[in-house]
Amino acid sequence: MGLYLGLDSSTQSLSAMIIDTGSGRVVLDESVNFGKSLPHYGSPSGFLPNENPQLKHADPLMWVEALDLLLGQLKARGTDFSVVQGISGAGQQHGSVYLKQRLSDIPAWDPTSDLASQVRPLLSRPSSPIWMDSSTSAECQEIAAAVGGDARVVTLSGSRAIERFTGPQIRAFYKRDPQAYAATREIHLVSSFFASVLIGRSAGIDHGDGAGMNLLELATGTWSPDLLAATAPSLGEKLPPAVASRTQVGEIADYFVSKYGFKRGTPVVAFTGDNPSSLVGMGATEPGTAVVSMGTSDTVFAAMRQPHTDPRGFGHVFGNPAGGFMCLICFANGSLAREKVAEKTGLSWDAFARGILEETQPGNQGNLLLPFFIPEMTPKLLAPKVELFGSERFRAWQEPAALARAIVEAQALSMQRHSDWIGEQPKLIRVTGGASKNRGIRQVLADVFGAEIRALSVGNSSALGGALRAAEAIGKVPFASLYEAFAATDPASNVSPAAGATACYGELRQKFVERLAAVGA
Ligand code: XUL
Repeated sequence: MGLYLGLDSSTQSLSAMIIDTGSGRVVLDESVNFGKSLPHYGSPSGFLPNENPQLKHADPLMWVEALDLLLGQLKARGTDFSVVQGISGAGQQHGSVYLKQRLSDIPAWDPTSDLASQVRPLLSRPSSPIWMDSSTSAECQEIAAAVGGDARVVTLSGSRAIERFTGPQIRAFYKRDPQAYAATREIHLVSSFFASVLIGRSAGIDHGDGAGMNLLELATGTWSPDLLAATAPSLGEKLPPAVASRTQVGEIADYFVSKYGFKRGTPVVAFTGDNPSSLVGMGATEPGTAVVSMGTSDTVFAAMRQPHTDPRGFGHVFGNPAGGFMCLICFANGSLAREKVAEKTGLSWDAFARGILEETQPGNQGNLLLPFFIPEMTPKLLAPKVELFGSERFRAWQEPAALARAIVEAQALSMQRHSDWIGEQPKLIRVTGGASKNRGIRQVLADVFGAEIRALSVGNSSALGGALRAAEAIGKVPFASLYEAFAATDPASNVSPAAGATACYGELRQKFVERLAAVGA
């Protein structure tokens, strides 16, 4: 029994959650928003603006400054970190950090200074490509060609070569700036970078997040010599080891002991990707429960016993932090697309839900929206594509309620279409992420999928997953009993498909698929 800390560095914020396995309660749940709290990084949505919509980078110093800021705020409010018995966490997937020195070779962090000033001189690349980047199509083709084609990349790594995945991103860096690449001694994922900062040494990359790189051999859990060679020279020397997700990677650095009051020797467990972490936080590490996560990206994921890949090439297989595998499909046009519609129609989130629930009907009287406000990975669209079909007023953006329904219906139809390779249609879906709190959005998911929708009492499933993984690996509390206490569903949030609603989608689904085909998706 004890207290465990989970951290989650997502696209737009850093969160900390502390759970008490004795009382079965979450005792702390706090976040800092990068855009709001660290405006000097010029990244209102967590990434650096760029006129090329395919290029999406973030400043890694923003992430470490957020860590100092959040821990400092919590300490100032009286949080006693000395009672924390283990730490783990998660990061947005695929993003990478490039360092001139291995973190194991640097002197200990100096507690009289801050982290950002100490990390700045270590960077061999000032910005980090993140998961929203879609600029590496040429590199994907080169990697696939070098190892013998798309099918071989899928067999080795669980996914086709994908633009946002770290291998193609590393190759693009090597091609565009070979000197800076040569000067790079260590490349981390956001997750392993955070764990490394916490322990002041190089932490391994776990199998959950490592599988999102097009570099890890799924079958062995080790870096694939063929994929390494196809990606960039000497890459194997620059990567930390690939480790099982429950590996204890080290102990908290003295910096955090003297500055924030952690107990010396507090163990840190390998960090993982935000989606694998959410699989744990949603209590879904056993096959049978599908999860829809609606955050900056929308994702659909589920545990799998045996790896099984997507014939259309959009889905991925990652390591399941609890053992085995998970499948995942990611949609870039998640909350940013919903926010664009709310902004253009002037609807508050309450009005957005009312528009869906009270003012419109399933099927939206045939009004349909292609919802790609930014480049999309599922289906692949390298340029934004927003098209409206339906009544004249709808097409002129003059029907706020129908537009609210249209964006959510299009997103749900796309999720359903692109997750059909996983197997049977889910009858029960667990939802998480900010947008899943909106009853209108939950109702559309229920109606489109014809599934019961359940949300958990605890929000922020990725930070929760970090705390649960620390409790399991360090405190030896089995996942099953952790799920009983922390992954319980909140009955007030249950939504069932409305009578006859699912049948309304036959025609709209057909129209949606045709519209996708018409834009080459
Ligand atoms: C998953 C993906 C996104 C990020 C968002 O493949 O790219 O869900 O993990 O943080």
